[in-house]
Amino acid sequence: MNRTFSPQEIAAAIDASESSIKRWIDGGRIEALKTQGGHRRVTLESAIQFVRESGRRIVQPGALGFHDADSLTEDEMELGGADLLYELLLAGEERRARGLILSIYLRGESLAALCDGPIRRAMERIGEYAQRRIENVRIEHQATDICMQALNQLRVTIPFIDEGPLAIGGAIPGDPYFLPSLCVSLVLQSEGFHPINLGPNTPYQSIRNGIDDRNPMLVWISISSDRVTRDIIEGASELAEYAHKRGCAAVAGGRNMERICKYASNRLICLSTLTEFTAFLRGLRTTEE
Ligand code: B12
Repeated sequence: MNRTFSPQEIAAAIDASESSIKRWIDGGRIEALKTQGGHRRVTLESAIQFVRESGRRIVQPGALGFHDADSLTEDEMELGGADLLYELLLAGEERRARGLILSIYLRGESLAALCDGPIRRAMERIGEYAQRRIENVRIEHQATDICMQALNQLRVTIPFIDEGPLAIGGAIPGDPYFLPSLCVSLVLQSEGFHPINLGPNTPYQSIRNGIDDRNPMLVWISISSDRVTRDIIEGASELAEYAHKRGCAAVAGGRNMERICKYASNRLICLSTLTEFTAFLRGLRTTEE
C-alpha cells in the first residue's frame, strides 16, 4: 500500500502535537519522504514501525486507516487478548475481532507472539466449542476467515523485501488449514524473507518444483491434520533430503507435527512455535551472511 500520511494525521492518531511529529521526523525517529513542495509525508509502514517501537498508544486507529480498531474501547485496545478474541470470534463480531487483532499488533506484539498467543489460544477454544456440534463448523470457518482478514490487513504494514531470501511452503497434502501457513509467511516477511505461501493441501511435488525454479533458502511444511499416513511421512522425509542437497533448510511445525517428526529424516527441523522459528530464521541468516 503506497498510502502516506501528513504529520497532522499521525499526530491525531497518537494524540501528539503536530510540531512533535515534525521534530521526530527531522531528528530521524520517524522515517519520512518530502514532496516536491517540501511537505513531510510518512508511509504507513514507517508510521506503524514508529508506533510499535516507541510504545506509543494509538488513540485513533482510524486516522491511519485501521477503522476496525475504532470499534473497541480504549481498555479493550490496551488489554484485550485471547479471551476477548475468543468471545468476539464466537459471536461472529467480525469488525471488533479484526480490530482487536490489529490493536494487539499495534501495541508492539511481534507477529510470532500474536499468532502463538491470542490467535492460537482463541482458535483452540473455538475448536473445543465447535467439537460439540457439526453445525459449529460454520463458526470455525468464519473465525478462520476473520483472523485471515486481520492478518492480511497487517501484512501491508510490514516491509516486503522482494530481493530478500526466498522461503516456500504450505500445509501438507490433505491438510485443509489456512491460518498456520499464513502466520508462518507473515513471520518470514517480518524477518526480511520473501515468503511464497502455497497454502493448504500442498503436494510435496509443488514445493520441490519451487526449490528447482526459485532456489529458496528455506522450505516449510505445516501439519495440523491428524490424517498422517506412511506416504505423507515418507514424502516429508524425501522433501527434506531433497532440500538439503540443494542447500535449502526444511522446517516443519504445526499442532500435529510430531506425527511426522517422530519418524522423518533428521534433515527436517521441527519447531513447535513461531517464536522458536523466529530465532531459527535469525540464526540461518547470520550463517548465510
Ligand atoms: C479452524 C479449524 C478447522 C477448519 C479449518 C479451516 C481452514 N480451512 O483453515 C475446518 C472446519 C476445515 C476443520 C476441519 C477438521 N477439524 Co479442525 N480445527 C480448527 C481449529 C478450530 C483451528 C485451527 C487453526 O487454524 N488454529 C490457529 C493456528 C494459528 O494455530 P496452530 O494450527 O496451532 O498453529 C500454530 C503452531 O502449531 C505453529 N505452526 C503451525 N504450522 C507451523 C509451521 C511451521 C514451519 C512452524 C515453525 C510453526 C507452525 O504456529 C502456529 C501459531 O502458534 C482447531 C483447534 C486447534 N486446537 O487448533 C480444530 C482442530 C484442529 N480440528 C479438529 C478436527 C477433529 C477436525 C475434523 C476431523 C472435523 C471433522 N469431523 O471433520 C476436520 C479434519 C480436517 C482434516 N483433514 O484434517 C481437532 C483435531 C483433533 C486431533 N486429533 O488432531 C481440533 C484440535 C479441534 C478439537 N479440539 O477437537 N477444522
